[in-house]
Amino acid sequence: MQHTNIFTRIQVAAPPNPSMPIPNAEGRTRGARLSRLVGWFGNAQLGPIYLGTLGLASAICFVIAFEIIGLNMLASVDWSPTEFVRQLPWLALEPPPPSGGLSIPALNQGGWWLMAGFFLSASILLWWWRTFRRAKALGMGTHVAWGFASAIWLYLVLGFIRPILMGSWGEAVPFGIFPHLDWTAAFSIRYGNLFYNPFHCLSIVFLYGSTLLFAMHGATVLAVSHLGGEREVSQVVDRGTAAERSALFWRWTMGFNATFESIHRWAWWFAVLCPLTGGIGILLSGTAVDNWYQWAQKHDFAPSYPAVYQTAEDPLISGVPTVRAPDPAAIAEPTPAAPVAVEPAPAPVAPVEQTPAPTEIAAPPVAGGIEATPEGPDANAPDAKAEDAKADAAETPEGKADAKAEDAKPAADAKPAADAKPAADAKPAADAKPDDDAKLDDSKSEAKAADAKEGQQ
Ligand code: 07D
Ligand code: 07D
Repeated sequence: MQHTNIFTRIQVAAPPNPSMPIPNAEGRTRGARLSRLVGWFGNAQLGPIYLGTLGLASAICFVIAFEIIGLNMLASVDWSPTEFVRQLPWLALEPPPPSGGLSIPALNQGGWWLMAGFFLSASILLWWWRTFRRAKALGMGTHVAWGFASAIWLYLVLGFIRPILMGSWGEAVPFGIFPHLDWTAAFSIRYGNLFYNPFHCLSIVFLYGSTLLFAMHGATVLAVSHLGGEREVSQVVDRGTAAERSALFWRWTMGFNATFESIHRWAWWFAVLCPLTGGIGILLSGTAVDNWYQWAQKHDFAPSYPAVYQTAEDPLISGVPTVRAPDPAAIAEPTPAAPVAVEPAPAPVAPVEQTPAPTEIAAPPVAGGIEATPEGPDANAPDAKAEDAKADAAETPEGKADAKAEDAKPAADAKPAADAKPAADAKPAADAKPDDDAKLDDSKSEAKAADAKEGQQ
């Protein structure tokens, strides 16, 4: 009976504890009972429950949002309950198409999404207010509320603040289990690989750091629980047993120990900084930085490959399709070689994935081991990618928004796989866009503008 911790099977049964009296707690239920199942994981007592006005309002808003999402998903499988259950992870309530900007869309054109988002946000914000007020009512600090606020910040950036800055609800996350993962993957690809976003890095640091700190702290307290380590009051009167022993352990093994107060401050900051930095990273994507990989190249922490293969000029611009021959000297010194006229390309515009090489180059193998491949210019050559990405950056605002529509919402076509490949290669993925060729049409001069734009970042 002495050591009632998670490793014992003993559950102490006593009359439910009503705990301290709380002022202004009209909404509090009186009843409480014990649950053996719940007791295996934590305190066995269930109740008394306090919902209050804010809690009730929040719950109602949550149910409305949940209903809107659920019924839309059900409608999408023709109201078939079995299909609903079977396909649930893949079902989605999608935001409006990007063409609508920030206008209020028709219900079946994203209007339901907007409404669900409104009620979910209301629910979350009301629940935040409740955590704040309940803490005050108990005479506590408001640390929990501010921790929660940090998560809400990321949530609002993803679904509200960033879409407004980008000028379209279509930028927001869909509701749905796998569809929101597709969105996440597509977002990374659209912005040139999120791994090169330093705020994504920071967010990961704090995510991993939180798990590490949580593990260290949990393990430490459990390790001294046979000395009463988890019973904080005993520490005050019984020095040198649990707390000080565990602190000494960390001084021996790590050379440093947090205090029993500061470890919780460390944990709080790590947890809070994870979504806080994450939200900054998402907010900067598309608003300040269009391609994190190129941004990283500019700041010298992603490699810039030498221009081995020169780019193909679009036959629609020049009339005569030309391909510049590969030039081994370009590896050392990337000077453009003279264009070589070749046979006309078969089709002027085609999606990148299916584009046959525009030309076959009859250039002979050259010394230095760099050969013209029969496939023509390598679509994976870094300079080709850079060109594509620039062309993309040079798009008009509307064109850009539409391009994003393609990328940011793979759930609609449920085809993220093709997009996902470039990310795996850790290369800028802007070339995965099907309409790139079309964009190249008028991008020659605009590419310079894009360069200038990059320079401002
Ligand atoms: C364990 C506390 C309990 C909470 C749980 C979640 C719902 C959603 C709604 C079916 C740790 C309850 C879930 C109420 C049901 C419908 C329409 C918290 C614990 C059990 N995600 N995400 C999940 C949300 C984003 C990403 C799972 C919400 C971003 C990845 C769950 C949001 C990005 C993976 C879920 C949100 C992103 C997940 C488990 C809001 C970038 C996974 C979550 C409101 C941050 C994992 C199938 C969990 C998974 C997963 C919910 C936002 C990425 C469905 C509510 C847009 C990569 N996310 N997520 O345990 O298994 O959290 O997905 O912002 O691999 Mg997500
Ligand atoms: C989602 C805050 C909102 C939640 C709230 C709660 C309810 C009620 C109801 C229980 C989680 C709502 C509550 C609705 C529930 C009941 C009944 C917090 C949320 C308010 N990433 N990534 C992150 C890693 C890649 C991408 C953060 C790792 C790829 C995008 C995190 C890897 C690509 C975004 C992180 C990896 C990609 C992120 C999230 C590895 C995909 C974001 C932090 C090892 C191909 C988000 C800056 C967090 C972000 C984010 C980790 C890889 C995309 C640290 C470890 C390269 C688009 N990623 N990621 O706290 O902030 O989330 O980015 O590969 O938006 Mg990532």
